[in-house]
Amino acid sequence: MAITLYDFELSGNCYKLRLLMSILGVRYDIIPVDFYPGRQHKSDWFLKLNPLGQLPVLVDDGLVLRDSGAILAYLARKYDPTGLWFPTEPAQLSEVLQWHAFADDITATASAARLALGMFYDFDLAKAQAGAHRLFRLMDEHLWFGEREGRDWLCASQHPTTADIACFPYVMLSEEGNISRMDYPAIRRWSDRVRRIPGFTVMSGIFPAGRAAAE
Ligand SMILES: N[C@@H](CCC(=O)N[C@@H](CS)C(=O)NCC(=O)O)C(=O)O
Repeated sequence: MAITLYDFELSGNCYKLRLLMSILGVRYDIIPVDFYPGRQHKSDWFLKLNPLGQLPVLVDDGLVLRDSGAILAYLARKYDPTGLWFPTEPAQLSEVLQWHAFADDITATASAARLALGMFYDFDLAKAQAGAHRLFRLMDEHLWFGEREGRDWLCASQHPTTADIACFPYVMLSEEGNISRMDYPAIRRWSDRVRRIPGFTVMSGIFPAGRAAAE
């Protein structure tokens, strides 16, 4: 087994993979890609790996994979012997994929706001922030009603899934895009639960659970 992650330390999409691999105890090597300011993800050598010019890319024994959601599914199916992180029962599978798509919408809004403020990307900041708030409101209500039914995670399962991993980073990094989570208490409680998953690992801007009380 030889896994290589093409990684940018400050990327939430790359962190999704680092987080799941940490939880599953999967060993991997990192090849750093200078996303900012170097824009190495648009260089010729990187475009040969991913013609979309996007991070992350993961290579497992020569198999080249792109898209964090697809890679989360791959890693979970291959390296989680319990099968719980990415269920295959049709209704459960579709629920997880629904939240993977939702995570992409979070990337397009909350992450865009962060890139606009922190890395000088030419995005419509107000539109990105408003879009993120709309998604966070939906997510908060979903989690709030779930808690009333004894559900801790985004999907109906009693166990967290890749849906939680996919949605977690850019929710947690939202303040860097000037998007407050003050009005989303169920999201804050859910993010504490994610931070308590055994094997959880941090990234710059995302702290361990002990700090959550000070949020
Ligand atoms: N759907 C993709 C989105 C990946 C993505 O947006 N990656 C960012 C870095 S975090 C990127 O490479 N952006 C550059 C671009 O889209 O040109 C995924 O989940 O992997």
